[in-house]
Amino acid sequence: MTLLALLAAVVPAGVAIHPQSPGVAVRNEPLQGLPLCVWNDSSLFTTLKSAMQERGDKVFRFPNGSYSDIYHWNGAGAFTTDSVWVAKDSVYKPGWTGESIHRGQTTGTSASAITDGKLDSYWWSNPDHPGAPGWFSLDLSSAKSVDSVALWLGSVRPDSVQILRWAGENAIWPPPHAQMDGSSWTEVARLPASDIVGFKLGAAASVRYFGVRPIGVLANGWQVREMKVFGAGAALTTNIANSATQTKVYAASAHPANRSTKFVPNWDFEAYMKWIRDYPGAIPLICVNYGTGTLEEAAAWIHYANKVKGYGIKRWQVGNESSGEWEEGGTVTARQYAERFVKFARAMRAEDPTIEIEGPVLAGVDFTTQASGDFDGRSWMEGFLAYVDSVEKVVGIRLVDGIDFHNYPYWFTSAPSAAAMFNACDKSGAQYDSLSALMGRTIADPVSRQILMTEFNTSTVSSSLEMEAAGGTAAGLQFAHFIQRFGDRGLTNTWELYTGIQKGPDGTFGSLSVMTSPARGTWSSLDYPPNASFWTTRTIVRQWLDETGGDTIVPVDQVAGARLFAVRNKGRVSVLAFNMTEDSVALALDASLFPDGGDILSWGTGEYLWTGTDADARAIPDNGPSSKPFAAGWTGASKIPPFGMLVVRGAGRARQPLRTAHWLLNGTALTVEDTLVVSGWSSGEGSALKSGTWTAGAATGVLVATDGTWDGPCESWIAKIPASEIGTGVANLKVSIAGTGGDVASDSQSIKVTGARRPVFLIADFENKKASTAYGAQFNTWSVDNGKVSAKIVAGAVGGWCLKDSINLTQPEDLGYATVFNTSVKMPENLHQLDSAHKLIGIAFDLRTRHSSASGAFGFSYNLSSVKDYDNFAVVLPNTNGAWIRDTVLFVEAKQGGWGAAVPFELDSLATIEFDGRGEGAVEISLDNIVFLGTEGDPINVGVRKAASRGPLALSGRKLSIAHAGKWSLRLVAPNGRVNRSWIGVGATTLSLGRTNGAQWAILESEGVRQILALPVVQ
Ligand SMILES: [Ca+2]
Ligand SMILES: [Ca+2]
Ligand SMILES: [Ca+2]
Repeated sequence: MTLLALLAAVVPAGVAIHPQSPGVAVRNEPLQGLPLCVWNDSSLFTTLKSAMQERGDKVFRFPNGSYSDIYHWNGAGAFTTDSVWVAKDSVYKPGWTGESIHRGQTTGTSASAITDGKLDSYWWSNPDHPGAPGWFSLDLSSAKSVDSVALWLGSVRPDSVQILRWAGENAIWPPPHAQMDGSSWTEVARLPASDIVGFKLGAAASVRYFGVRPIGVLANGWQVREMKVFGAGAALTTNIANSATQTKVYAASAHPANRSTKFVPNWDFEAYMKWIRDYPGAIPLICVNYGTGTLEEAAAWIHYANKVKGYGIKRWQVGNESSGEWEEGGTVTARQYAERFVKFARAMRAEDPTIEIEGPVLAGVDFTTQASGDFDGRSWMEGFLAYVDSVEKVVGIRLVDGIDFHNYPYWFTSAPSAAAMFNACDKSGAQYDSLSALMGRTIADPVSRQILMTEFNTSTVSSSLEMEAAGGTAAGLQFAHFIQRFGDRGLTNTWELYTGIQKGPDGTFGSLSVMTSPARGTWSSLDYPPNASFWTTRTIVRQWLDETGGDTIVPVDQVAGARLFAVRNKGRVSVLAFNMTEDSVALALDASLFPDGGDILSWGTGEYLWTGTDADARAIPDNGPSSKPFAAGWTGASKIPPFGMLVVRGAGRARQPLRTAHWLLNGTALTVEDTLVVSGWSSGEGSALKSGTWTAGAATGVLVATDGTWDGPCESWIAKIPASEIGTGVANLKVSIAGTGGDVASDSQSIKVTGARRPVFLIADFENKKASTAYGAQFNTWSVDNGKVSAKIVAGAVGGWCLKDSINLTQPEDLGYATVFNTSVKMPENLHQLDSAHKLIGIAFDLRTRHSSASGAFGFSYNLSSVKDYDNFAVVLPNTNGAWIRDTVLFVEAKQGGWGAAVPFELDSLATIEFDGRGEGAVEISLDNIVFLGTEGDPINVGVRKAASRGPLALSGRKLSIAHAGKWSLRLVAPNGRVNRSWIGVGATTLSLGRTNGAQWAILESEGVRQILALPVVQ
């Protein structure tokens, strides 16, 4: 018996893959891309271009999101007398944004004209869908005893109006129009249309929802100025121009009349096209304005782009999430959208018959349950498909080339859960199947239509879960379901490139984007560090699939706790596996499908570890998958990391040059007391990586593969280098990766190591009991709302005195940003001398902040005399909720916001420093012991506090102390995600670190607290 046969006899049969199945061909290009949003600064798209190429992005959408429904592509044009924008089709000026004038829908930010209390404002329905004329319902928010109704109509009106009431108090959310069945509506009156339509009910009735429909000829839509409902002589509606308090109106359709918003887009169509032409292989995808635009405007865009300029843009979408009540021009019913879509499509096709037209860009994937709004028993998607199909059959031309939708499957309102996020993303698979089934029975030639998911991510709600490896894996799972279903008909855009970082309802910070904010002090070779979803989608597109094409999706059996996907390519099989649980999942594959060996790519918290939950949290390492090769005779056994991802690939990938795709430093300005953490990800497809080394000055060392062994085609690596080993001065940090065949990839970055940081010069300790510095400069205060700032000298941080500034901030209505106050002080004049004596590196201070609003924020900035546009160097400060902390801001950590002209930071131009508090509410900033930090000369003796830990977990020597009252769990985690030791306890305690066995992080978790602490380097 050969060894192989012996193994086969003792190893149970693995998961079967069915490579002989006909399968579904996959399209590698274009498969994924990103929105390039008009509200982002265009410099971002230049900065992040290499990151997009790294992820394999090829399709780029414009102008994006809800702005698609307010964006006028061409600033050259004129308004009609009805305030409809008519764009020129051969002369171009940068575009602008226009909001609806005759809005009927109450939105989160704008009031309906029907209940705004003004007779000179009116809702005007859109005339483009005569088969499904605009109508509205009015929500009294609870059932009320109604005895009369009054309606003021505009001059454009139908023959008569029908007033309906909804039976019962509750309608399924969304509001009544979004129910499948309209049988709950009953007519209460049908009256001739006149300036004022009023009537009394025979007897008072208990009603929550009224519906109002037009009857008769509607060549130009119809207009409603106002509606009121009365009971016992009192108005039951709140008619006021405030969207938060007015009686809510759901109006289906709106006239495209519009006026300029105050928003000025940061880039425009021609700048976008220039960017597209400069990006290798980029495919443009344009969304035309359905909300405040017209079919003529859409056709003019195609005329200009493809006839005048010859851009040959193929992909065009009509509107964005038009079914949504949040969308300008919406909500619209399926029939309303479809009628108007057909008009758009025919006008667009007439300009250029070669384009591909995509709709309905539906919000969500409830393809069979989200109601059409037309009370025809159909779903919204079904209503759209059925109508377009009926018109296509009559006119004999294809009108919809691609079915487009958006998918954010996971919704939560308080605390997110990884398991729930996985389940929601997993359910997308069945929903995609239901779309295929629906298309199969509703529209001709369904499989010839493309399927586009032009926005997707796990959730629209921010939290640090999205930043964690689990969030990236869940996004990857949803993406894999899409690829498996739609193969070479599929195309996606991940939402989005970069959105900054936002606080979620659970109080943690997250970013719904593939790239994230650089954390304080960090340096990334891609400028902005990749987020978890970057790595999972990149791995799927570039490493599970074959970049050179030729993949076919084939069936694969499933394993409990995991989801598996498989492709074959010229006899090679590649399996993609997602672990949906917090424990490793054992995976045994049918090894006979890998006769020539292959490799296993593994990705989890060992390769990507998000540390912290605040706005300044970060991923270290921030890497792609580790890998290991396996030879012929492999048993087929492997493990999927907790909430992680695995790719098992048969041998035979085409060789690619060895390169380091991303690497990251925790800082480029260090003191001899700091540890430099350098991590990165290198790949040389078709070969094996052999080793990694770093050098800096005379020092040198090895880079450690996070899976323990340099052996596969790609490796995640890390090194922790005490800066004292490198020594003081500027050094060139060089990382070199060696692969088979003599391949070497080297990269370098300048770092600076200084002496230990120490307080060297007192700015202010307030022991003179005055709001001034030790060198006599006064602290000044200012507030944007002209409110009075109280500046007091009160008991200090460590005894003595401190400065306490407080104010009740209000938000001025016309202010386009959060209300703010600040306290600032001039810097000493002899900075140059101070610097040469002490090598100044930053400022430290004791800080106590409070804000009565959870959304309040604090900041610190350096004001340079060289910055003329107020785009100062700033960092975010914490809300300490009344506790004193010691905080340090290094000059290198502060960044300009990016909206002004960039200037280099130079100490000589440091004019003032400023502490600010933002957001409406009671705000306090207290300061004490403000000092310059330097790295040379004698330290000064100020009564400063010790640097406060940012959480209850602290390390002193080899002792871990926990200052936490409740239950907690603590574990020591190695780079590969392995837990080396763990404890569970209650209350404050001290633990001996003991043997760490290569663990690099201690992770403390309890109710409401999660803290990750880097452990000391163990040689
Ligand atoms: Ca009005
Ligand atoms: Ca390895
Ligand atoms: Ca003091």
